[in-house]
Amino acid sequence: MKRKQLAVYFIMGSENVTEKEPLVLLEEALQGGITMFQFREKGEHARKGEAYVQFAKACQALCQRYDVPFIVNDDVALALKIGADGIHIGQDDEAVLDVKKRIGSMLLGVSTHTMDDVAEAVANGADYVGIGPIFATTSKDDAKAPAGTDFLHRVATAYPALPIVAIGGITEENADQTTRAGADGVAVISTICRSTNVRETIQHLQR
Ligand code: TZP
Ligand code: MG
Repeated sequence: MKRKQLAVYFIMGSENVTEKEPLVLLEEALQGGITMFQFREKGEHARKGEAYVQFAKACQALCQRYDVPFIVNDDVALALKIGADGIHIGQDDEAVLDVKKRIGSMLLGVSTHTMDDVAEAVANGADYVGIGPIFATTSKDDAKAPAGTDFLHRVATAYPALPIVAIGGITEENADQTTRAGADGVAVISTICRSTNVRETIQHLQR
């Protein structure tokens, strides 16, 4: 993968969007220049069954129209079923190596919290790693304590060729701290979901 594909990585599920239709917001974000999209349909009110699959396919079709990679969070079966561009897993999901074997050439992203996690992800074929939460976040129920940019900087220094995306509590104001620490880009939920000017927000995140 190209590192610049991680520049502005938008993550969304229907629970994250309150003011408009999720598909309307996704199209605005695609028009605004997001470089990657992750389908993360989680939580109490998440769509289930056929509605879940149809929603995923609708998001995928939009991403395809704008030539932006469509990544599925956690659900390897869904990613394979609909032919996603990639899958993103965390440390509580299926083992990295097992996922890698199942998905073949699909992109593989892994959330990591320790140097051991990073080493394992790299050894087992991760295309990029996610590092966070960098700052405090309210978008993930089981999020760990904010780690700041120190760990991010250590990973970027130890693995100069590894594409890295920073995640968790990233805003238009603090995004540059993460890129200065060595991230190739930022992954955000609320900064885009709650924006009143999605295009401008994405431009600010991109800088
Ligand atoms: N993983 C670590 S923090 C987080 C995820 C999915 C939530 C990021 O959401 P926000 O609103 O950008 O802080
Ligand atoms: Mg997960």
